[in-house]
Amino acid sequence: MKHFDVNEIRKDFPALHQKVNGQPLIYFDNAATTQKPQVVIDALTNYYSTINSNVHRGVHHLSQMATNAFENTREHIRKYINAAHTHEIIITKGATDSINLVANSFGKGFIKKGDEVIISAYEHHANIVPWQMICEEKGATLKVIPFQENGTISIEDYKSLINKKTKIVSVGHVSNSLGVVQPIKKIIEIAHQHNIPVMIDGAQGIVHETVDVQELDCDFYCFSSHKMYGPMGVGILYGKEKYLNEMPPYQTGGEMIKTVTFEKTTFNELPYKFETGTPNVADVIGFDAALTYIEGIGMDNIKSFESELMAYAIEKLNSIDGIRIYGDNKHKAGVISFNIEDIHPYDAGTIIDKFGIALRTGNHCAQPVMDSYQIQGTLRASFGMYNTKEEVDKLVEALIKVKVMFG
Ligand code: 7TS
Repeated sequence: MKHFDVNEIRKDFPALHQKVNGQPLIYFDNAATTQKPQVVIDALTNYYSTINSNVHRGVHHLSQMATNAFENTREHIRKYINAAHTHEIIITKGATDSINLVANSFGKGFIKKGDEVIISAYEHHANIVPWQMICEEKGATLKVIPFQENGTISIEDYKSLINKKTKIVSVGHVSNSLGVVQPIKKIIEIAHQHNIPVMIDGAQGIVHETVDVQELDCDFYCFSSHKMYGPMGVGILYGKEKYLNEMPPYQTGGEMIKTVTFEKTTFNELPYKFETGTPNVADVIGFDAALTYIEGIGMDNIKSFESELMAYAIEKLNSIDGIRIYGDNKHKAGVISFNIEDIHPYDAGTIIDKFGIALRTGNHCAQPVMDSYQIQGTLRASFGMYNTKEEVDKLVEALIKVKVMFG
């Protein structure tokens, strides 16, 4: 196993070494976006300083260099998630874009009036609204697997929703508002017993554990670069070839076509059929650097470090009188959502910010989760590979001060 040293890792992230409100920054908003290591920042600068050029369309040197770097990233992503084929990796703008692609394209191709789509009640809005829209358009019904008090779905509830009308299941790997790791392998297995494809929204999953899409046997898996220490504006959609081939194009224009006449257009092969227009080349190449960085640290190291940090943080937070953590579950990754007494999370978050601590407050784009606990929102601390127990201690101190202030 490679050596994991959080102090060494922290040196790689320039944004961590600044003061906010006169205090050293404690960045606990990693579920929203992670900070970037210097190698990623350098990759962006290098790209724009050297090979900046449009891809897939020039014989000239720079265009070929940019195309190679872009396509090497696609292959890197394939390896990273162990997809069977490079053309099963579609580059998008983010997890939201990836889900919209599947909801619209799969929906257009395969969802008809009277059909059903299954999602869960713990989803981020990005995995609710696109399905709701396509169901409305097609006259299909959206079915929602409820979650239990501890934040996981019950497999029995899930099974009871599946029937002959179910066309697709789309669920999150890890809930962004509760941090609960969901039983996705079981969810996929059960759907496949009925020949139903499954999409996994992995935006909060793949950053905390190794994902092998062939082992999971998911039909689609999506995520965002910016939550994995990479640049913003880049997302990934993995899809099994057999579905992507049958699905109609999502957006149309340049790049995704083979031939165009005014009578008829024929479409490019995978993955380009789903990649319209000039892609975000620089940030894709930056994502390549982020993956290399993660591999250099080792996902097993990151996972065990983060698990220990999570356990420590849960124990420490629980020691504060009047705190309530939502989604009390031993299968958690990266995220702790909580409230203290009846202090409004926004008020608490504003005070916490004065201590240089970045938490997220609100409903975390998961309003149904808040509704089911009958709360307006929570405070959310979310962790990355560079957070420390000392930072958790500072958060606990700050929360105790908030309690005193509002007490
Ligand atoms: N799915 C999940 C589970 C997410 O957590 C998010 C973003 C998305 C999809 C959308 O990702 P995007 O990169 O396309 O925006 N989640 C959060 C969050 O928890 N706080 O800010 C953004």
